Amino acid sequence: MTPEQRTEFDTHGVVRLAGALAPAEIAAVRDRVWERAERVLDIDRAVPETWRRVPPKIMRGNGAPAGIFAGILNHRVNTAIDLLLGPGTWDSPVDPGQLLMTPPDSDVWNVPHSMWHTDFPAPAWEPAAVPGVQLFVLLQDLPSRGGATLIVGGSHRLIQRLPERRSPDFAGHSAELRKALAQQVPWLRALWTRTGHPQERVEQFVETEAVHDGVPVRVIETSGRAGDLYAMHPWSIHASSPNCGGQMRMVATERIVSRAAHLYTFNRPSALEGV
Ligand SMILES: O=C(O)CCC(=O)C(=O)O
Repeated sequence: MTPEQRTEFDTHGVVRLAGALAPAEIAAVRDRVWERAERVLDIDRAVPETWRRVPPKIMRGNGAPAGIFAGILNHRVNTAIDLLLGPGTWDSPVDPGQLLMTPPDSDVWNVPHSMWHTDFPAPAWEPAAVPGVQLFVLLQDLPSRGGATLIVGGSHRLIQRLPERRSPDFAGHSAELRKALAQQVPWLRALWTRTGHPQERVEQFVETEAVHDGVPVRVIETSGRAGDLYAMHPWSIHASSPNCGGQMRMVATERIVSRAAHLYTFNRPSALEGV
């Protein structure tokens, strides 16, 4: 990861590392996923009419090939995580990777108004600027409007500076963060309101960068080429999007939390009480 890419991560809460996995590496993972999906779900890779959503859980358990996504944590990806979190501060997952595999499902692409969330809380007592990272590895080419996860660039910074996080007991779960942000950020309030023609919403939220309180905000599509990696700050607001492409959206995601992070009430260290 270059210094410019690190700055991009800090500024927007997400950075793309193009070609983090080589074409042959990613093709091997993709083939194993398809083989398993075809066997379990009676779908045919060559016949799009048979495609449907592939539940992530079928890649685990009985009959699933062991370590199907192990290859996504190659040297380059591990190095990127080290640069974001610090070497020796995180544990490599034993069985990495959760599948996001969804077929074309819409003719009209729109920026969703609902389902925006964070996967991790941002509690008052967590002082780290980067307590973890969520990875999205593109298992196959993912064109714009092809169902990529959408990320509100800059949202991690708006969350970090929420006044609510100064109340020592603020647990900062996704719904609480959304409520606080909606009260304070008109741009997010508009994003989360079901208004506007799809094209207007694309222009307003994807194609135009707004600035709130000095923080640039914009909806970022995690589209790209097979083998690209997106590294996302765990406090980035994100959502799924319609797949208007002709391909399955195939992505493996993994969430890494720094060993030093204390994101939940149950693991809140007493030393950080009142911070
Ligand atoms: O693109 C999607 O389906 C949403 C993914 C998501 O919300 C997540 O992995 O946390």
